[in-house]
Amino acid sequence: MFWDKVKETMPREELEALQSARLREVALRAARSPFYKNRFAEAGVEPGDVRGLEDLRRLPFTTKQDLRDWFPYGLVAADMKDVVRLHASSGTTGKSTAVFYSRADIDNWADMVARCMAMTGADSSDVFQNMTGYGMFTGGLGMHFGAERLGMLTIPMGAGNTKWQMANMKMYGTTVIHITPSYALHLCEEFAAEGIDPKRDLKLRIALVGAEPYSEGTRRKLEDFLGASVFNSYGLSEMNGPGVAFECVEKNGMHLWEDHYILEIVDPKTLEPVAEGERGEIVMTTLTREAMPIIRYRVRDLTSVLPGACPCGRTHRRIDRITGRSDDMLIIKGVNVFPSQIEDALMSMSEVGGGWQIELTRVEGADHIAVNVEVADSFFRGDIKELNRLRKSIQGAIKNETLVTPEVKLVEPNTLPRSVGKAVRVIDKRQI
Ligand code: DLL
Repeated sequence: MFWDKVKETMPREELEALQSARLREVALRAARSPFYKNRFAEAGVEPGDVRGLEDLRRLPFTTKQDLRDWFPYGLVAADMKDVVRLHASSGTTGKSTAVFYSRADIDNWADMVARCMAMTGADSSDVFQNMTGYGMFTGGLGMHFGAERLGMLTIPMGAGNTKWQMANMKMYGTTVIHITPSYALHLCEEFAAEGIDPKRDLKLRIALVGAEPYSEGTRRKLEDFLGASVFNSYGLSEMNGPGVAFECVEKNGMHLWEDHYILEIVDPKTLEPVAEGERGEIVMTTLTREAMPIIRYRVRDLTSVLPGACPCGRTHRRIDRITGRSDDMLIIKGVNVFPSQIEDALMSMSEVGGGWQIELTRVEGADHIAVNVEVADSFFRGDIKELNRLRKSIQGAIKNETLVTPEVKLVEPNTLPRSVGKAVRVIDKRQI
């Protein structure tokens, strides 16, 4: 289903012409902020000289460090009387950064989120339960306004309080949820523990799942248990929040809204564009943001652009599942390992439960990796032989995936710390 068919199916040439026109405006607008005034001068860029997309690569990159260095108001390009909201990133990789919105920014954002939701088949007859944190995190209010824009009955639950979440789903006949993958896995365990079979007892049909990386295995696990269709949702605070890219019913990558953002994929080392379809780091430029335009932002998430047209008819390019960040890559005994590879290995095994955590230490000068893995409730009988077999097969699966042999520690179901927002999957004690 389309929310805005004209924009969503705009022919590529028109879309690129629109991007060019908007880039000209955004360069001028950005130059009103102290940060870009300074950055453009340093880079010898005259914003009035930007003619369109052909000049994009003459513009300097922006990094998270820039946002930190110019915190809080250095990138604000609007009159403060026109700025109506701020959000702050969850700061998973360090100190938090702030993002500012004008009225029009909030309006555009709600529109993009409504597009995303409509794309999954959700509509105004749905009951939507928002199970991510409200407040500074963009997942709460961002999805909330989009859901209301679409016309869904919106239940602003926030994250946590799992028993109450479950009760609400039953009482109000929730059909669509928004949730992080780690909390969704936890929710499934709680359902199982309470003897609730979502397929039998709930009306759930769509789960919008994002804000952190997860694998196809996790998607399958959630779909099987919840009996709902799971859609991947991608976004980041610096680019508004959720609603940047989303899966349509084809589930063949996430359409990124190119009338609002310019997407580049670059080699993280050379910062040159990668060849078509190759994996690299996402770089994004906001095209419509008034309060805080950001130019060529090095997002650090790694993905590729998927080739070919999507059968859904949308012309906005699709990005693949995020496989990691150029800065969450772990180097273990010299081998590059992404936590998502370990998740892939674990989620391919039905004996594995919802919780897992990587612990890195240094033993006698050498890296040591331990993976703590919860055994699935259905498998856990406490039989030592059975557990030893499982430990070995997990070890083998991780080695196959990463080339590193970890120590595997099995723990009882539901014993690792749970998060209702983003899970902490890696504890790196090597620097300490
Ligand atoms: O997580 C915005 C969001 C809220 C997206 C709700 C989707 C749903 P931040 O807290 O700024 O914003 O974190 C952004 O989270 O750069 C990625 O590394 C990661 N991330 C977000 N969505 C996905 C996803 C929100 N679907 C950072 N797959 C991003 C993988 C994701 N990683």
